[in-house]
Amino acid sequence: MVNLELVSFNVCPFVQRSVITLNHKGCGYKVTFIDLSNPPDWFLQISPLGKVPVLKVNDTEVLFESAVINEFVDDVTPGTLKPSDPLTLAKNRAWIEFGGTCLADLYMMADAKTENEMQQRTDVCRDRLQHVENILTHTAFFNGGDFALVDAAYAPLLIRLDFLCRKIDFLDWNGYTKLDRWKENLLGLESVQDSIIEDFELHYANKIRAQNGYLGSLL
Ligand SMILES: N[C@@H](CCC(=O)N[C@@H](CS)C(=O)NCC(=O)O)C(=O)O
Repeated sequence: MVNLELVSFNVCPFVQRSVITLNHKGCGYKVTFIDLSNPPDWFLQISPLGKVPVLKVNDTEVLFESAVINEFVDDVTPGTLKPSDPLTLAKNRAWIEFGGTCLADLYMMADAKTENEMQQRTDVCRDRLQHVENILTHTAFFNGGDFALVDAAYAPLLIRLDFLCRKIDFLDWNGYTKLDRWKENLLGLESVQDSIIEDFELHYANKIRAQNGYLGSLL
């Protein structure tokens, strides 16, 4: 039995991808929270980019990059969250990467200092999400009826979009109906709900406000 410890930061969406995967696979794991604004030395020694998530395996080995961590977790636990068809798997990996770019877009939106700048970055984000809307079909999850790693990768983004859309004029879900349904399907899963930290919206809003951008002034 493999011993897993996830090094985490409370509102990091990449960490949340791994938490969802770990929850979904039902394997036991320990979480260690760090303060990213004042990271401890032991963390900087094991995380080559100084980023979370990091997964400590059997107290000796270290993995970084959420997509890699999630594939490893999937590989060492019963069942699979990866499609068996190589082309579908490759496409899933590409869209997981794309989802990371969308998360970076949200960060950049929050970092914009003026209304105009934020508007431009919001447009970039909307365009990016349009690509996701276009690739989705009318199934419950990305590949069909079965939850996969690609679903775990997008849930943190969709949770943040859900929050932001209730606060600001961002996305008209009527133009993103497949994305909206996917969001609702994902939010209905226990593995996703259990990945949401207590007072998430408060912490997320505080994180955005700490960026001192225009978006923070609207929350
Ligand atoms: N590509 C990485 C991104 C991880 C990432 O950007 N984590 C952020 C927190 S959400 C971080 O640790 N930032 C600290 C830094 O950049 O110094 C992954 O998928 O794991």
